[in-house]
Amino acid sequence: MTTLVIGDIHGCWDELRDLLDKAALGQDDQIVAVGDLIDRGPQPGKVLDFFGQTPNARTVMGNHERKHVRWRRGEVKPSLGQKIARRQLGQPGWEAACNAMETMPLWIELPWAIVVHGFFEPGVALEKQNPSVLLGTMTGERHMKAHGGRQWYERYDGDKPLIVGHLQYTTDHSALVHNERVFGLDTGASHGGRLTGLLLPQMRLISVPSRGDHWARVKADHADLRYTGTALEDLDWEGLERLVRRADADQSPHPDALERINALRRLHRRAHLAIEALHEHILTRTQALIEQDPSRAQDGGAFARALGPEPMASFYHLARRGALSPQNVHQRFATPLQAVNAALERGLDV
Ligand SMILES: [Mn+2]
Repeated sequence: MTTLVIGDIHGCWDELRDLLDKAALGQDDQIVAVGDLIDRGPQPGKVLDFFGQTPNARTVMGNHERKHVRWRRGEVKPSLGQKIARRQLGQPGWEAACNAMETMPLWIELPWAIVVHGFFEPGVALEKQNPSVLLGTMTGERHMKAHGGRQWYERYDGDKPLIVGHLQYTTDHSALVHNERVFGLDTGASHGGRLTGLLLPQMRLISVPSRGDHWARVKADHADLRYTGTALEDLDWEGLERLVRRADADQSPHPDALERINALRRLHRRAHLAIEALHEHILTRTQALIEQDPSRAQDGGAFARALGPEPMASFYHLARRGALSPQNVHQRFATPLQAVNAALERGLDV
Protein backbone atom coordinates (compact mmCIF):
# COMPACT_ATOMS: atom_id res chain seq x y z
CA MET A 1 0.00 0.00 0.00
CA THR A 2 1.24 3.43 -0.96
CA THR A 3 0.53 6.69 0.84
CA LEU A 4 0.80 9.96 -1.05
CA VAL A 5 1.47 12.94 1.19
CA ILE A 6 0.64 16.21 -0.56
CA GLY A 7 1.99 19.71 0.17
CA ASP A 8 -0.02 22.94 0.51
CA ILE A 9 -2.80 22.78 -2.10
CA HIS A 10 -4.45 26.16 -1.42
CA GLY A 11 -7.45 25.65 -3.66
CA CYS A 12 -5.42 24.54 -6.69
CA TRP A 13 -7.78 21.86 -7.93
CA ASP A 14 -6.27 21.44 -11.42
CA GLU A 15 -2.83 20.89 -9.98
CA LEU A 16 -4.25 18.40 -7.46
CA ARG A 17 -5.80 16.45 -10.36
CA ASP A 18 -2.49 16.58 -12.24
CA LEU A 19 -0.59 15.29 -9.22
CA LEU A 20 -3.08 12.47 -8.62
CA ASP A 21 -2.83 11.47 -12.29
CA LYS A 22 0.91 11.39 -11.97
CA ALA A 23 0.82 9.34 -8.77
CA ALA A 24 -1.52 6.78 -10.37
CA LEU A 25 -2.65 5.46 -7.00
CA GLY A 26 -4.51 2.19 -6.61
CA GLN A 27 -7.83 1.59 -4.83
CA ASP A 28 -6.29 0.84 -1.45
CA ASP A 29 -3.69 3.58 -1.48
CA GLN A 30 -3.94 6.51 0.91
CA ILE A 31 -3.78 10.28 0.49
CA VAL A 32 -2.70 12.60 3.30
CA ALA A 33 -2.42 16.39 2.92
CA VAL A 34 -0.23 18.63 5.05
CA GLY A 35 -3.06 21.19 5.44
CA ASP A 36 -3.82 24.59 3.89
CA LEU A 37 -6.31 23.07 1.47
CA ILE A 38 -7.88 26.47 0.84
CA ASP A 39 -7.18 30.23 0.51
CA ARG A 40 -5.39 31.93 -2.39
CA GLY A 41 -6.28 29.45 -5.12
CA PRO A 42 -9.23 29.42 -7.50
CA GLN A 43 -11.20 26.32 -6.43
CA PRO A 44 -11.25 25.75 -2.68
CA GLY A 45 -14.67 24.07 -2.84
CA LYS A 46 -13.48 21.34 -5.19
CA VAL A 47 -10.45 20.61 -3.02
CA LEU A 48 -12.49 20.51 0.19
CA ASP A 49 -15.09 18.28 -1.44
CA PHE A 50 -12.40 15.91 -2.62
CA PHE A 51 -11.04 15.48 0.88
CA GLY A 52 -14.53 15.32 2.36
CA GLN A 53 -15.77 12.67 -0.05
CA THR A 54 -12.76 10.47 -0.81
CA PRO A 55 -12.65 7.70 1.80
CA ASN A 56 -8.88 7.23 1.55
CA ALA A 57 -8.02 10.94 1.71
CA ARG A 58 -7.51 13.04 4.83
CA THR A 59 -5.60 16.08 5.96
CA VAL A 60 -4.03 17.67 9.00
CA MET A 61 -5.07 21.20 9.91
CA GLY A 62 -3.06 24.09 8.49
CA ASN A 63 -2.81 27.63 9.78
CA HIS A 64 -5.26 28.71 7.08
CA GLU A 65 -7.92 26.26 8.23
CA ARG A 66 -7.34 27.37 11.78
CA LYS A 67 -7.79 31.00 10.79
CA HIS A 68 -11.20 30.30 9.25
CA VAL A 69 -12.34 28.38 12.30
CA ARG A 70 -11.24 31.18 14.61
CA TRP A 71 -12.76 33.84 12.37
CA ARG A 72 -16.13 32.12 12.58
CA ARG A 73 -15.84 32.13 16.36
CA GLY A 74 -15.08 35.86 16.26
CA GLU A 75 -11.62 35.32 17.74
CA VAL A 76 -9.58 36.81 14.88
CA LYS A 77 -10.07 39.10 11.93
CA PRO A 78 -9.79 37.51 8.51
CA SER A 79 -7.04 38.29 6.06
CA LEU A 80 -7.89 38.91 2.44
CA GLY A 81 -7.35 35.22 1.63
CA GLN A 82 -10.06 34.14 4.08
CA LYS A 83 -12.53 36.78 2.93
CA ILE A 84 -12.07 35.64 -0.66
CA ALA A 85 -12.38 31.95 0.22
CA ARG A 86 -15.65 32.60 2.03
CA ARG A 87 -17.01 34.34 -1.05
CA GLN A 88 -15.75 31.51 -3.30
CA LEU A 89 -17.43 28.90 -1.11
CA GLY A 90 -20.66 30.83 -0.57
CA GLN A 91 -22.00 31.35 2.94
CA PRO A 92 -23.50 27.84 3.44
CA GLY A 93 -20.44 26.25 1.83
CA TRP A 94 -18.17 28.21 4.12
CA GLU A 95 -20.15 27.22 7.21
CA ALA A 96 -19.94 23.57 6.17
CA ALA A 97 -16.23 23.99 5.45
CA CYS A 98 -15.66 25.47 8.92
CA ASN A 99 -17.46 22.51 10.47
CA ALA A 100 -15.15 20.18 8.56
CA MET A 101 -12.02 22.22 9.26
CA GLU A 102 -12.77 22.24 12.97
CA THR A 103 -12.39 18.47 13.06
CA MET A 104 -9.05 18.30 11.24
CA PRO A 105 -6.29 16.82 13.42
CA LEU A 106 -3.10 18.68 14.27
CA TRP A 107 -1.02 15.71 13.18
CA ILE A 108 -1.31 12.37 11.45
CA GLU A 109 1.05 9.61 12.42
CA LEU A 110 1.79 7.07 9.68
CA PRO A 111 3.84 3.89 10.07
CA TRP A 112 6.74 5.61 8.28
CA ALA A 113 6.43 9.29 9.14
CA ILE A 114 4.64 12.03 11.06
CA VAL A 115 2.72 14.67 9.14
CA VAL A 116 2.09 18.17 10.56
CA HIS A 117 1.52 21.49 8.82
CA GLY A 118 4.08 23.83 10.34
CA PHE A 119 6.90 23.04 12.74
CA PHE A 120 8.02 20.60 15.40
CA GLU A 121 9.75 21.60 18.60
CA PRO A 122 12.76 19.44 19.46
CA GLY A 123 12.76 17.70 22.83
CA VAL A 124 8.97 17.71 23.09
CA ALA A 125 6.81 14.63 22.52
CA LEU A 126 4.33 14.78 19.64
CA GLU A 127 1.35 14.78 22.00
CA LYS A 128 2.88 17.62 24.04
CA GLN A 129 3.69 19.90 21.09
CA ASN A 130 2.31 23.42 21.24
CA PRO A 131 -0.60 23.51 18.74
CA SER A 132 0.56 26.86 17.36
CA VAL A 133 3.94 25.24 16.59
CA LEU A 134 2.36 22.33 14.75
CA LEU A 135 0.05 24.69 12.89
CA GLY A 136 2.78 27.16 11.99
CA THR A 137 0.88 30.23 13.23
CA MET A 138 2.70 33.51 13.89
CA THR A 139 2.79 32.56 17.57
CA GLY A 140 4.30 29.21 16.64
CA GLU A 141 6.87 30.93 14.47
CA ARG A 142 7.91 33.20 17.35
CA HIS A 143 8.10 30.16 19.60
CA MET A 144 10.46 28.42 17.13
CA LYS A 145 12.87 31.39 17.07
CA ALA A 146 14.59 29.71 20.01
CA HIS A 147 15.01 26.57 17.92
CA GLY A 148 16.79 27.92 14.91
CA GLY A 149 13.99 30.03 13.38
CA ARG A 150 13.47 29.11 9.75
CA GLN A 151 16.11 26.36 10.06
CA TRP A 152 14.27 24.71 12.93
CA TYR A 153 14.26 21.42 10.96
CA GLU A 154 18.02 21.03 11.44
CA ARG A 155 17.25 20.30 15.10
CA TYR A 156 14.45 17.85 14.48
CA ASP A 157 14.96 14.92 16.84
CA GLY A 158 11.79 12.83 16.49
CA ASP A 159 11.84 9.07 15.99
CA LYS A 160 10.20 9.06 12.59
CA PRO A 161 10.78 11.22 9.55
CA LEU A 162 8.70 14.41 9.64
CA ILE A 163 6.68 15.78 6.75
CA VAL A 164 5.56 19.43 6.81
CA GLY A 165 4.21 22.14 4.55
CA HIS A 166 3.57 25.81 5.30
CA LEU A 167 6.83 27.44 4.15
CA GLN A 168 8.82 27.23 0.97
CA TYR A 169 12.31 26.36 2.10
CA THR A 170 13.92 26.48 -1.33
CA THR A 171 13.90 29.24 -3.92
CA ASP A 172 13.25 27.02 -6.95
CA HIS A 173 9.91 25.46 -5.95
CA SER A 174 11.57 22.18 -5.02
CA ALA A 175 10.82 20.30 -1.82
CA LEU A 176 13.01 20.54 1.25
CA VAL A 177 14.76 17.25 1.97
CA HIS A 178 16.87 17.48 5.08
CA ASN A 179 18.97 14.39 5.83
CA GLU A 180 16.06 12.18 4.72
CA ARG A 181 14.55 13.17 8.08
CA VAL A 182 12.50 16.27 7.38
CA PHE A 183 10.53 16.83 4.19
CA GLY A 184 9.02 20.23 3.39
CA LEU A 185 6.39 19.88 0.69
CA ASP A 186 5.10 23.45 0.25
CA THR A 187 6.37 24.39 -3.19
CA GLY A 188 4.12 27.33 -3.97
CA ALA A 189 1.31 25.78 -6.02
CA SER A 190 -0.85 28.87 -5.55
CA HIS A 191 1.95 31.26 -6.53
CA GLY A 192 2.93 29.74 -9.86
CA GLY A 193 5.33 27.23 -8.34
CA ARG A 194 4.65 23.50 -8.13
CA LEU A 195 2.43 21.08 -6.25
CA THR A 196 4.55 18.40 -4.63
CA GLY A 197 3.81 14.99 -3.14
CA LEU A 198 5.84 12.38 -1.34
CA LEU A 199 5.16 8.69 -1.95
CA LEU A 200 5.57 6.48 1.12
CA PRO A 201 7.12 4.19 2.08
CA GLN A 202 9.44 4.69 -0.92
CA MET A 203 10.07 8.31 0.12
CA ARG A 204 9.89 9.30 -3.54
CA LEU A 205 9.02 12.90 -4.44
CA ILE A 206 6.73 13.72 -7.32
CA SER A 207 5.51 17.13 -8.43
CA VAL A 208 3.60 18.98 -11.14
CA PRO A 209 3.96 22.58 -12.28
CA SER A 210 1.40 25.13 -11.23
CA ARG A 211 -0.76 26.45 -14.05
CA GLY A 212 -0.17 30.04 -13.09
CA ASP A 213 0.13 32.62 -10.35
CA HIS A 214 -3.35 31.90 -9.03
CA TRP A 215 -3.09 34.11 -5.98
CA ALA A 216 -2.24 37.20 -8.00
CA ARG A 217 -5.22 36.54 -10.25
CA VAL A 218 -7.63 35.66 -7.43
CA LYS A 219 -6.53 38.70 -5.45
CA ALA A 220 -7.17 40.98 -8.42
CA ASP A 221 -10.58 39.42 -9.11
CA HIS A 222 -11.70 40.01 -5.53
CA ALA A 223 -9.85 43.25 -4.81
CA ASP A 224 -13.07 44.88 -3.64
CA LEU A 225 -12.77 42.78 -0.49
CA ARG A 226 -9.63 44.72 0.45
CA TYR A 227 -11.95 47.48 1.66
CA THR A 228 -14.62 45.48 3.42
CA GLY A 229 -14.87 43.62 6.68
CA THR A 230 -15.92 46.29 9.18
CA ALA A 231 -19.13 48.31 9.09
CA LEU A 232 -18.56 52.08 8.87
CA GLU A 233 -19.98 52.62 12.35
CA ASP A 234 -17.51 50.13 13.86
CA LEU A 235 -14.41 51.45 12.10
CA ASP A 236 -11.97 53.02 14.52
CA TRP A 237 -9.67 55.88 13.57
CA GLU A 238 -6.72 53.67 12.80
CA GLY A 239 -8.80 51.30 10.68
CA LEU A 240 -10.29 54.17 8.70
CA GLU A 241 -6.92 55.84 8.15
CA ARG A 242 -5.48 52.53 6.96
CA LEU A 243 -8.27 51.94 4.45
CA VAL A 244 -8.09 55.50 3.11
CA ARG A 245 -4.32 55.20 2.70
CA ARG A 246 -4.88 51.88 0.92
CA ALA A 247 -7.36 53.51 -1.45
CA ASP A 248 -4.99 56.42 -2.08
CA ALA A 249 -2.26 53.96 -3.09
CA ASP A 250 -4.58 51.85 -5.23
CA GLN A 251 -3.82 52.57 -8.89
CA SER A 252 -6.91 50.86 -10.26
CA PRO A 253 -9.49 50.09 -7.59
CA HIS A 254 -11.87 47.23 -8.28
CA PRO A 255 -15.13 48.66 -9.72
CA ASP A 256 -17.18 46.97 -6.99
CA ALA A 257 -15.08 48.77 -4.39
CA LEU A 258 -15.71 52.31 -5.64
CA GLU A 259 -18.87 52.90 -3.65
CA ARG A 260 -17.25 51.68 -0.46
CA ILE A 261 -14.10 53.73 -1.12
CA ASN A 262 -16.22 56.85 -1.61
CA ALA A 263 -18.03 56.16 1.64
CA LEU A 264 -14.71 55.70 3.45
CA ARG A 265 -13.32 58.94 2.03
CA ARG A 266 -16.50 60.84 2.92
CA LEU A 267 -16.44 59.54 6.48
CA HIS A 268 -12.75 60.39 6.77
CA ARG A 269 -13.31 63.96 5.57
CA ARG A 270 -16.39 64.52 7.72
CA ALA A 271 -14.78 63.10 10.85
CA HIS A 272 -11.84 65.46 10.60
CA LEU A 273 -14.20 68.36 9.89
CA ALA A 274 -16.23 67.32 12.91
CA ILE A 275 -13.20 67.46 15.20
CA GLU A 276 -12.32 70.95 13.97
CA ALA A 277 -15.91 72.11 14.21
CA LEU A 278 -16.39 70.72 17.72
CA HIS A 279 -13.14 72.28 18.86
CA GLU A 280 -14.16 75.63 17.42
CA HIS A 281 -17.68 75.33 18.83
CA ILE A 282 -16.45 74.67 22.36
CA LEU A 283 -13.99 77.56 22.22
CA THR A 284 -16.62 79.98 20.94
CA ARG A 285 -19.24 79.00 23.51
CA THR A 286 -16.71 79.10 26.33
CA GLN A 287 -15.61 82.55 25.26
CA ALA A 288 -19.22 83.77 25.16
CA LEU A 289 -19.91 82.47 28.68
CA ILE A 290 -16.85 84.25 30.00
CA GLU A 291 -17.68 87.46 28.20
CA GLN A 292 -21.09 87.45 29.91
CA ASP A 293 -19.38 87.17 33.28
CA PRO A 294 -15.56 87.35 33.39
CA SER A 295 -15.44 85.85 36.93
CA ARG A 296 -16.40 82.50 35.35
CA ALA A 297 -12.90 82.27 33.89
CA GLN A 298 -11.53 81.55 37.39
CA ASP A 299 -14.63 80.17 39.10
CA GLY A 300 -15.19 76.65 37.80
CA GLY A 301 -18.44 76.23 39.77
CA ALA A 302 -19.96 79.38 38.31
CA PHE A 303 -18.82 78.34 34.84
CA ALA A 304 -20.37 74.87 35.26
CA ARG A 305 -23.69 76.35 36.35
CA ALA A 306 -23.73 78.68 33.37
CA LEU A 307 -22.80 75.84 31.03
CA GLY A 308 -25.63 73.60 32.23
CA PRO A 309 -25.86 69.86 31.48
CA GLU A 310 -23.26 69.06 28.86
CA PRO A 311 -21.77 65.62 28.11
CA MET A 312 -18.53 67.26 26.98
CA ALA A 313 -18.32 69.53 30.04
CA SER A 314 -14.72 68.57 30.84
CA PHE A 315 -13.70 69.91 27.45
CA TYR A 316 -15.33 73.26 28.19
CA HIS A 317 -13.33 73.44 31.39
CA LEU A 318 -10.18 72.71 29.43
CA ALA A 319 -11.16 75.54 27.08
CA ARG A 320 -11.83 77.80 30.05
CA ARG A 321 -8.26 77.19 31.19
CA GLY A 322 -6.96 77.77 27.67
CA ALA A 323 -5.81 74.14 27.38
CA LEU A 324 -8.19 72.59 24.83
CA SER A 325 -6.61 71.20 21.68
CA PRO A 326 -8.19 69.43 18.69
CA GLN A 327 -6.30 66.32 19.85
CA ASN A 328 -8.30 66.33 23.12
CA VAL A 329 -11.51 66.37 21.13
CA HIS A 330 -10.25 63.65 18.80
CA GLN A 331 -9.39 61.36 21.69
CA ARG A 332 -12.86 61.61 23.14
CA PHE A 333 -14.37 59.69 20.23
CA ALA A 334 -13.59 56.02 19.83
CA THR A 335 -14.77 56.03 16.24
CA PRO A 336 -14.89 58.64 13.48
CA LEU A 337 -18.64 58.22 13.11
CA GLN A 338 -19.17 59.12 16.78
CA ALA A 339 -17.35 62.41 16.15
CA VAL A 340 -19.53 63.13 13.13
CA ASN A 341 -22.70 62.38 15.10
CA ALA A 342 -21.60 64.56 18.01
CA ALA A 343 -21.03 67.44 15.60
CA LEU A 344 -24.41 66.90 13.95
CA GLU A 345 -26.18 66.77 17.33
CA ARG A 346 -24.79 70.24 18.05
CA GLY A 347 -26.08 71.54 14.74
CA LEU A 348 -22.60 71.83 13.24
CA ASP A 349 -22.18 71.58 9.49
CA VAL A 350 -19.97 68.59 8.63
MN1 LIG B 1 0.40 27.34 3.11
